[in-house]
Amino acid sequence: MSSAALRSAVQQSRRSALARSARFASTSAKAQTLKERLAELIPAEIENVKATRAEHGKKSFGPVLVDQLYGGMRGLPALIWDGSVLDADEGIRFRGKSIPEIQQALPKAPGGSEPLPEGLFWLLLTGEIPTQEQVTALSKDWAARSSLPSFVEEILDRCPPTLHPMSQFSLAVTALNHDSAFAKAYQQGISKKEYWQPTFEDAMDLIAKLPNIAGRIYRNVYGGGKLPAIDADKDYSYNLANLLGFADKPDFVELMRLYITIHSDHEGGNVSAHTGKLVGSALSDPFLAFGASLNGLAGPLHGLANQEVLIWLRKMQSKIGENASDDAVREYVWSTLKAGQVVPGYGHAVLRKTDPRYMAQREFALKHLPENPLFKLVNQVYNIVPGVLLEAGKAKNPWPNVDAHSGVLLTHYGLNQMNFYTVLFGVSRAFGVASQLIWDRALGAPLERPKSYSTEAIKKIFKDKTA
Ligand code: CMX
Repeated sequence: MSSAALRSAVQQSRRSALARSARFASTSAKAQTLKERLAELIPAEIENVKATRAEHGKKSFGPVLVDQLYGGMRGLPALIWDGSVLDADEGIRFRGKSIPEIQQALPKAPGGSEPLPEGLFWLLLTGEIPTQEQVTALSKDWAARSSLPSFVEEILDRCPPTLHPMSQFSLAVTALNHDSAFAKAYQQGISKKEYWQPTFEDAMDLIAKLPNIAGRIYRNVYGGGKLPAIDADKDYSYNLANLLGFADKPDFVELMRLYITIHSDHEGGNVSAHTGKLVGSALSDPFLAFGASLNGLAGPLHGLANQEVLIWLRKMQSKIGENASDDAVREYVWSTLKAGQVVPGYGHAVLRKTDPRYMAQREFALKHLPENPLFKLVNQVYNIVPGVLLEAGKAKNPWPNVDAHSGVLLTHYGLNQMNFYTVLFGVSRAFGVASQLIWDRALGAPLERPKSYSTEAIKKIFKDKTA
């Protein structure tokens, strides 16, 4: 479409908007409330959008299809991120390596068999597998940076325990911007070429401080006494487990190493990764950018799904009992769909096969907790839900995603406060978002500013084309 056609469409759209607002003005005489008036307008606009998509959805609009404007930008090639790439069938690869490959290649803790997230961060940033000495140095560096400013501790201590842990997490991360090296350097007039350096320092501080934030939230909300100090001779995951009060369970510490590694990054387009990149593109520092990521991760269609899965499983157990038959489980799944709800932990915007992150957690469960009744229920659900979703015929991917499994593993070790689960996802996601922010500043990634259009403009453009 030519730029002249676009301009004329936009002008027409403005004229239509004015005409619409005139109509709004005339209806306001009826003393309707704003909400009542809106409720009247919504059904017609839903039909308008449906009709526009039916008529023009498959038509090219500049470089994209009209449907992609309405459809959450699914599949739209729009971002660059080298750290990880998601294949619809094969799942995630971190710098070209699959999950089993990184489990094999990355350095482990002494006596451990799961990869250290320190190594994953090195890999995301450099594309290289670090040595044991390099990951140990990273653990020590993070331990040295781990303390929180006292005002951030106070913010957390003042949060009511009823405030969701993800909101507390986001508040604390945002407040860390007080000491941002990037914000300070920018105020002092740093050259663009140097942006990546203070961004790197902020990213390292951000990751380093997350165990103290997560541990403090956990103990404030659920009890568990005073936070222990970070041990500079231990790895990041051990320290996180220790701050949560679970370091006496070596398998839980191993689970944290696996958990952080596989949840760290999932290419650039998911809500948390993309939000971090978008906000960072305004040169907001890494604390502000990652705080925004966390707010996206806290949505039930994204990271909060790990909490929702456990809640759903527990509700199912209370309705149909433990050790229920396949038929009873199937009926419960159908009742969820018929109530207009999603089955949490199933489906994905990109994946079209079982998520390899689900499989990695399943392998862990088979090794460490094969007899756990909740694990058995998760397996039973895995055998039933895809068939139901296929029969229902809406979901493009009927297979489980990462969130279908993680809560069961945490619960097994006694971390059964479901609304804390997404905080652990958030700690992990910092590794991916932080590495992306560093590279974006190094490569001079520009301000993100896609263009939005009105439905009127779309209709006008294609009317003009056929006229
Ligand atoms: N249960 C019921 N319906 C589902 C479904 C599920 N698990 N997955 C998709 N659908 C529905 C969608 O709601 C949509 O319905 P409408 O046409 O009425 O809007 C339809 O199937 C088509 O959706 P889709 O193209 O297959 O999936 P999307 O890309 O729109 O959404 C996702 C992807 C993950 C949001 C969706 O599958 C979902 O809601 N799953 C459950 C929540 C969940 O597990 N989220 C975690 C994802 C992983 C993560 O980010 O952590």
